[in-house]
Amino acid sequence: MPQCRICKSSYEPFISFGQMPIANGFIRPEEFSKEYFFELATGFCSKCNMVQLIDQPNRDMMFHENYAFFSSTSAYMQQHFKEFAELIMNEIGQKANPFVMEIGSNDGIMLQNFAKAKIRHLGIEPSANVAKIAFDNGVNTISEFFDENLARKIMAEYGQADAITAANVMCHIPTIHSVVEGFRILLKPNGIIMFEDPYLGDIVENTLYDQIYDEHVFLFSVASIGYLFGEHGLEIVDVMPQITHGGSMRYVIAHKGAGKISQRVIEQREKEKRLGLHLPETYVQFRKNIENSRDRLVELLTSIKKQGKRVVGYAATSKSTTINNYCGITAELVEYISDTTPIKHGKFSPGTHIPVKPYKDFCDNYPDYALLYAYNHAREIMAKEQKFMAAGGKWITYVPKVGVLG
Ligand code: DWN
Ligand code: SAH
Repeated sequence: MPQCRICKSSYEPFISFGQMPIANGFIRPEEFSKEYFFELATGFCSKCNMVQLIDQPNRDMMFHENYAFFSSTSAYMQQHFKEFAELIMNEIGQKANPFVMEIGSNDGIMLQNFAKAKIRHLGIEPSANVAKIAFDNGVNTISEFFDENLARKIMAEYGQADAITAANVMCHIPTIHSVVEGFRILLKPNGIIMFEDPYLGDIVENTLYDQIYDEHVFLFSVASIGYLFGEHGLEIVDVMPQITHGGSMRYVIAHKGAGKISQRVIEQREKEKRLGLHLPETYVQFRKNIENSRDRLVELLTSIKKQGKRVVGYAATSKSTTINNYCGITAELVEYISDTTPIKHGKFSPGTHIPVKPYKDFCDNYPDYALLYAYNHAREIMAKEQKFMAAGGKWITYVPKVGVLG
């Protein structure tokens, strides 16, 4: 039986999605024969409540100089991170010459706000191509993996931080104890940590199983984050639910005893109990919901195909790799995937090898249906696709239920 990465207890997988490729491993035909696969399986540890992958590929296979995800591709996310940065600026506003550090800073979507405001900052981003964009835009960035050792080096060079922030990266790091220990070392006695990640409560409630892929080694809850940070003398002082990525949670964390614990933390913990996030049977039901969602989606796509209609995928997200491979969706069912990221164009989707084409192809020749892989950006996408819908175009979705919209 595998050992929990957080509390070292044994736990069992509750689902296997079968063989999976690297979620952001968009690939050329000459590379098909050597494509890497691993078994994507997930388990729940009933001692510390962490939901986690049994196996995860080596980090260098996922995060490197050709990383395919650029945070700034969504206008909505730019606004989201501007507001997040403003919240942090309010917190540290009174301090003299404050210092803010972010891990997983990508192309600088968040830290550019601190750079513009001339606030001392540092981004840690191992994927060299996205780190370079940030650096070239005046965001102070180093291209390394964050851990306790790096924390000590940063401490020697910059001193302790007033605020440490992270978004959609904590859940990517299997050696998370080292990261949290690094935070403890770097955080001033009255400093704050603010980070956010996809939220287990939303994932279970809405069957967002595509949040499970190689990069996401953990699915966090208030209970599991409380346990993890508690091991390092840190505690959650506030939680703030977010609508991003289909439902996320922002955690505000301080040294134990340094801050007042908000009523929201207590209420969210109670809500998690009501949802049964601490019970193994919840994950048995989650698995059944996932299987049902997969079967409905395959049925729907197959029946649309039989009617001779054209279906194009909308946005070659990381999440779509789980959907395509678990549901067996190939170019038979989805003609191609439209995406706005140049590095993905001319390549094929990981595992099931659907061509990825520029967004212009979609606009030039609308299909009958668009399969909305980026449902988390639905509002932004619907707003810009009025013409597609006016031309009779419909959306296929699978969140929270499989169906057709429009
Ligand atoms: O956790 C992670 C989150 C923050 O971002 C990473 N592990 C990887 C990534 O996940 P994702 O790829 O599922 O992210 P998104 O933001 O749901 O999808 C981004 C993709 O969607 C990009 O390839 C761009 C594309 N896109 C598009 O083609 N048209 C996005 C929008 C908003 C659009 O209008
Ligand atoms: N924060 C951005 C990017 C999220 S994608 C956003 O929310 O849009 C996850 C990012 O974390 C990638 O850019 C990846 O290179 C980075 N990452 C992965 N492991 C890391 C580590 N150990 N330390 C710092 N960053 C890491």
